[in-house]
Amino acid sequence: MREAPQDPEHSDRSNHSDKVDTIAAVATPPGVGGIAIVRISGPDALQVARRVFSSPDKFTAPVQELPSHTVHYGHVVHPKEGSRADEVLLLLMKAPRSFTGEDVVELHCHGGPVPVGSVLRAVLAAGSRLAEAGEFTRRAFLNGRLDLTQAEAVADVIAARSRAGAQLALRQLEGQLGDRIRHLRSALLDLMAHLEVVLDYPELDIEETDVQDACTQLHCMQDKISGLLETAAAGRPFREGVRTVILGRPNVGKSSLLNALLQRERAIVTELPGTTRDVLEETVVVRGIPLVLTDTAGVRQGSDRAEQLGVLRAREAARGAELICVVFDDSEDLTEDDCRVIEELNSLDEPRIIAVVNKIDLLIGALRDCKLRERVGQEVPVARISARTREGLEELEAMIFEAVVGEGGPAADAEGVVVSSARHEEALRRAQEAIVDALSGLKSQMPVDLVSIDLRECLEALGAITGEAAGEDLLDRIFSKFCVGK
Ligand SMILES: Nc1nc2c(ncn2[C@@H]2O[C@H](COP(=O)(O)OP(=O)(O)OP(=O)(O)O)[C@@H](O)[C@H]2O)c(=O)[nH]1
Ligand SMILES: [Mg+2]
Repeated sequence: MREAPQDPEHSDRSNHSDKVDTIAAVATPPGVGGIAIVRISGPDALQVARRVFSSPDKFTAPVQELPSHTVHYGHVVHPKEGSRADEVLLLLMKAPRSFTGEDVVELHCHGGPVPVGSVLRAVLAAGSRLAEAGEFTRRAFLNGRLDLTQAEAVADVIAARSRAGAQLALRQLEGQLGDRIRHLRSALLDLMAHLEVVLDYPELDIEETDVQDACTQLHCMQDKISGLLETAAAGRPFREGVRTVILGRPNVGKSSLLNALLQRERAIVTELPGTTRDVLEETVVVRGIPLVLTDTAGVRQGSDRAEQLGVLRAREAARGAELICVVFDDSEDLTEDDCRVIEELNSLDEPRIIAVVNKIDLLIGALRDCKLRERVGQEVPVARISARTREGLEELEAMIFEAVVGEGGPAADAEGVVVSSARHEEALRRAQEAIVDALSGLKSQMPVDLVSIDLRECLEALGAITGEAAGEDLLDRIFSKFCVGK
């Protein structure tokens, strides 16, 4: 008899690398600060530390004999040159109770480039090598201290551009997403085991009720995956930001709008049309969403060459935008140039659009909402603002928020899990498709071994999220996004 299906991808993660050496890196950001930390991890971490650490207290035991999770005062001395590198505090965390799961030593030294460099040089000379980007976290993953969703969350927490983004990443770091995926995988494995019994006993015809049971369970998994996917669209902007382009004809106040949103005079504003020639990019956090804002040259025809090039760049920026704020001037009726801008919008690949009617402080009201809507489309929200007095800016920010995440903010699923990485979303989609295929196979009474190919595909897609089915190349891609020292 065949063996019950084993999780094909579930192997000891530590098989990923054959020989483990000892790595070291500066764990704190470059520059000057109160303290900096040089971190050492690996089987020889304690020996490396012993070779460089000298304590003024002659009763202090050699580093290997010090109890785990204790702190010791001393100096780092270059093991070959004998020169003092810096005065330090040494922290040791013995395996497996450390971030990486290996022996870890941290040397807290003075936070300047010279002492940090000297301590690192001493540590490298004592038998460690410089860590690659993300290598500490990668080891934590390989040693089962974190699953892949958590490891990625570490990078996201560090890179978060807004508090909301960091909070989403922290939630992922707690491992709820990983737990959820593991649940789904184990349910799937049970189901596969059940179905594959049929393969072993072909003489036992698969019962109608078995098929129905399997379908019910698959539908249930499908619902759960759909629920996760729904949260993905809403969560992503908080972490990855939204490419937002300010577009419009010259002189309507695009640069003034950028400045108003940034709350500083970043872009040059003059009363002359054609002031902005190049694209200008700045990040601003609006209600927790990092907007990568691009101010562009006013779009019009027949002007000098520099301006024409600027207009080309504006169009290019618009093509890459996820959100476009198209600005109009309330002191004038729609001009030909306005209409040309609107036409260009129509040729774009459905970015979200907000029409911004600026200069309402002039109280002219030449541009009626209904007229504008007729042109830009009834569904496009219209904000009336004054970049000069900031009137209406809050309403505009609310519209931006709603355009990006919908009403009410990022929806978590019933248990508070939010999918916020494009990689996870893609894998979930793959899992979803595989389930759909499996379901249609079951319903059309396809042979069970064909159905189980789909189920394996689903299992693999889910495993890629937590790292249970992650290949070396995927790990390389993920961990290379980290900084060295993390
Ligand atoms: N009254 C009033 N004037 C404004 C407002 N916003 C901008 N302006 C004025 O409009 C003129 C053009 O503003 P800009 O921000 O340079 O316009 P722009 O769309 O960036 O122009 P280009 O870069 O030439 O395409 C300047 O004189 C601004 O002071 C506003 O809300 N109210
Ligand atoms: Mg401008």
